[in-house]
Amino acid sequence: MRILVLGGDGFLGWVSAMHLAASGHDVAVLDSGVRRAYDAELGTSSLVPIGTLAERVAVWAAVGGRPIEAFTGDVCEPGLVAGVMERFGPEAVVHFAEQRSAPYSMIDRDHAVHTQVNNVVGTLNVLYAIAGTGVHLVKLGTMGEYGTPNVDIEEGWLELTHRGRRDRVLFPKRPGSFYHLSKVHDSHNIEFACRVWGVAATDLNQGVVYGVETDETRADARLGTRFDYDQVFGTVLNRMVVQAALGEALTVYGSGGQVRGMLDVRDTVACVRLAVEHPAEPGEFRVFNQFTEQFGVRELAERVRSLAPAEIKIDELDNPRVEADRHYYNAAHTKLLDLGLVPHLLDDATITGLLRLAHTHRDRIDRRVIQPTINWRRTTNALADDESLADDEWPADDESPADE
Ligand code: NAD
Ligand code: USQ
Repeated sequence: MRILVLGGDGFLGWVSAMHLAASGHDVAVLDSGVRRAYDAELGTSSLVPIGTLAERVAVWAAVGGRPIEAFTGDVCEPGLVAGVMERFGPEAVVHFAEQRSAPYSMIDRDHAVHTQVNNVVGTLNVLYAIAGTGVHLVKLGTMGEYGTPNVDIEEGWLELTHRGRRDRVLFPKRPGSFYHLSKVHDSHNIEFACRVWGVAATDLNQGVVYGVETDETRADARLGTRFDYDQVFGTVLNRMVVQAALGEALTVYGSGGQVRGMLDVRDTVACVRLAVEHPAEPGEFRVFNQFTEQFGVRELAERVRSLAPAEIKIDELDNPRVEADRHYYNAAHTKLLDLGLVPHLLDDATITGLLRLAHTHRDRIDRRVIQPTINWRRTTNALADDESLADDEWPADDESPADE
């Protein structure tokens, strides 16, 4: 198949593009590079060094991968996606190209507005570009759209009986940040496009992803994908292994009773491929809950602590987010398994591998970007903690923090 991957320079877009190409598909990627601009804004960078998109595409071809074509552009620009689709002629579009950090969206008004405009307008442009073309849209949503309701979570749709009448409705949503809300708005817009234009769409409500290694990244170190550990873009397990590699306390927010669906990055790329290779029907808005296991945050911290090379503490910080940290959680996730997903469950070897990765790159870790300073209760947040050390109190760039 011919597949256009939007957001192909990002953490998941890049590994998915390589995996689709390795599976025999013709792949093109499109990215604006805005994720790299967020790094410049926040003073952060990937733990694992990553090349430019052009370099990675060239290395991929050099190691014998099926060539990946790269386009640069912003999906929010009117006509851009339609133009790239006209040139490349995809049968499926996989849409990863969004601002994906919940803390980033909660910094202040400007960051909330940027997140929702970037995500909602971008997705509307994608919908206008594919309407009437028969192209299947595979869109990355999030498990966080549902929040943590006190009832079982279904895969997108709920069969409802109300006052003696039955209907099938979208599962109620109660998201926990302006970022997660942007995904809810996208889902509604996509379902509407399916209903009125007959678009075929799959919304992948993905849980928190961990890990960076796939079969394809192993081919050459220069094919690596980004690994974020900072307070804004780092996700929980990735952050904890970096903290453990530094010998620092693990940052559990609140009591750590929050439960989240999670998956290995190797399963992300497999799920995306399965969704593309088994398209939705015209007019169908299909939702898959894309995670393989659920974990409590404290439980994850205990596992990391038990495998860390040195004794480390677990800190229960005042939760900077507004979220339940003791709640019921039971979400259906059978549709991808039915399509053939064979999950990589979180075993000790995976955590140990991540700890080793963090140790290998410890000289690249910036301790200043780890502690959370973005508080959901405030409408304006400073990015640096006022109580953090002044610049001149930190080791110089050429001194390794881990060697102190
Ligand atoms: P990422 O930030 O690493 O990658 C997103 C890419 O999209 C970046 O390269 C960025 O430059 C690009 N992009 C953003 N806005 C764009 C625009 N307007 N035009 C063109 N390119 C644009 O994020 P990721 O972790 O790879 O996540 C990819 C998708 O998966 C996101 O939609 C995210 O919400 C979703 N998701 C991620 C996770 C996770 O744990 N990482 C979990 C669930 C869902
Ligand atoms: N958490 C901690 N300590 C930390 C970091 C996080 O306790 O140091 C807690 C958070 O409070 C939260 C949970 O861990 O309860 C998950 O947080 P996260 O930062 O790992 O994930 P989240 O903000 O939900 O966002 C990530 C991705 C996002 C994706 C989402 C999937 O950044 O793109 O949509 O995971 S889901 O969580 O299913 O919505």
